[in-house]
Amino acid sequence: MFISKLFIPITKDLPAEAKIKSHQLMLRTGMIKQSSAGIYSWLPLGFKVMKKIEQIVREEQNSIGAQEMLMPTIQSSEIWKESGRYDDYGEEMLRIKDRQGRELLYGPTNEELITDVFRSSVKSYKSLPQLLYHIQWKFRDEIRPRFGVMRCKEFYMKDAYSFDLSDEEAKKSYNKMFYSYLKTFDKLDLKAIPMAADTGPIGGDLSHEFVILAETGESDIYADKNIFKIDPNKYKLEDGSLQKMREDYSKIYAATDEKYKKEDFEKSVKKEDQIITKGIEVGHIFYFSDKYSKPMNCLIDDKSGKKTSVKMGSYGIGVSRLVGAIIEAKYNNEIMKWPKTVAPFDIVIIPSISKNNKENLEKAEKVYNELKKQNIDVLLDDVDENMSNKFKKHDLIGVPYQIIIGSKSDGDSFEFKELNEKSEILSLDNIKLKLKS
Ligand code: 5CA
Repeated sequence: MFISKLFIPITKDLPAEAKIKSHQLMLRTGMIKQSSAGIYSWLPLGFKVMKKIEQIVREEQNSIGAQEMLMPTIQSSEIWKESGRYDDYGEEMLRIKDRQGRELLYGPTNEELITDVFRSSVKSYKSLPQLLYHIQWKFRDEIRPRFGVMRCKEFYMKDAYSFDLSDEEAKKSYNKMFYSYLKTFDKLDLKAIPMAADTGPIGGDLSHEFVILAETGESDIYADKNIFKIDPNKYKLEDGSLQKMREDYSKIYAATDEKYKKEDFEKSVKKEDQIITKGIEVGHIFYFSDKYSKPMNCLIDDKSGKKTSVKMGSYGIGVSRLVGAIIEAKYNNEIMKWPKTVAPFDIVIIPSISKNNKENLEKAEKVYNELKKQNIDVLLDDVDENMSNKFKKHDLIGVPYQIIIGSKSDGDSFEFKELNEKSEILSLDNIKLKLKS
């Protein structure tokens, strides 16, 4: 993509409410545009990053055997009345009526809808276990939407739901999700800590939040830094190994302010290992057994032919929130640096161009075509603008690698640079090799 053709409305004017880095940067680099309070349009650059995150989330869900589907954003009030949450959910739920006067709502979450889908077709334990998920917009009429995409009204969420015969089996599904979450955040180059959590309006008695550390987070975090020594990749997708993983994590202290107790923290964590900071919740998983299946009459035949309520859990990842959360976690010295797995482009070519000298642009186009042939997602800054402005712009956008075509490039050798690092002169072949590796 040539930057002159890309719709990337870079702006310097920031609204006063953009207080945190991710919100400021996403507006400045034209990743998002606010449409009304807490509701955003995702412009090409922001959308591209979000789609890459979504794809990593999807791959990790598929790898534990979860099946993707798609439920609508608009739901009927009937099912929420059955579960008893229609009144409980309160003003956060956006309620609407169609032309026949039927009560509808914009889904804030999907426990009721998936239970309705499930009960209409599954009748026997033989079809269990099942893990289903979708990636879909949600709406919560947050009283104080803030921090850009971190706490908004309309947001993009991956929500998964598990169905099992017994509590014991259901905990195995829970462990699988726990594992897939750690792998997902690892692939996103984030250090996420699973923390025992309260269940709030979703309900149940077993729940973990996945929190990444960032000064601008909304929750207070108290943790033992040894938790980062656990490598999620060393566990296998087998019930025994996954149970061991849960136990290993639960042995090390980590709590948000909701569960934090000063005496316990100081007793169980050495002073030098204590982390006291803020965090951003990027995922939350719940086990609530028959909280929805019982009132909604979602019954299955067990092995003896007796009807029993199916045991359920739900598992959310804030896909749109992750875009902001990654910025908060990675922004450093006025430079944005996307993890390579989600960067909007793999590399940017920055030629020095002037009215009288188009030679560098021609060279840049050749390099561009060569890299494109290798399936490298490349951005070419073909705008006639001074180099220091160009560098500032690319520090903001955060594409992880740059090829600079100016006085230092010669013949088939170019200045190659990883953002925030020193540059080196490399041949195009070596650049290709580097990018491939
Ligand atoms: N039904 C459950 C699991 S599917 C559920 O809704 N859980 S949740 O409320 O914790 O939301 C899941 C994730 O969505 C959160 O961890 C968070 O990352 C994201 N999220 C929640 N509310 C918002 C919001 N207002 N703005 C942006 N992201 C949000």
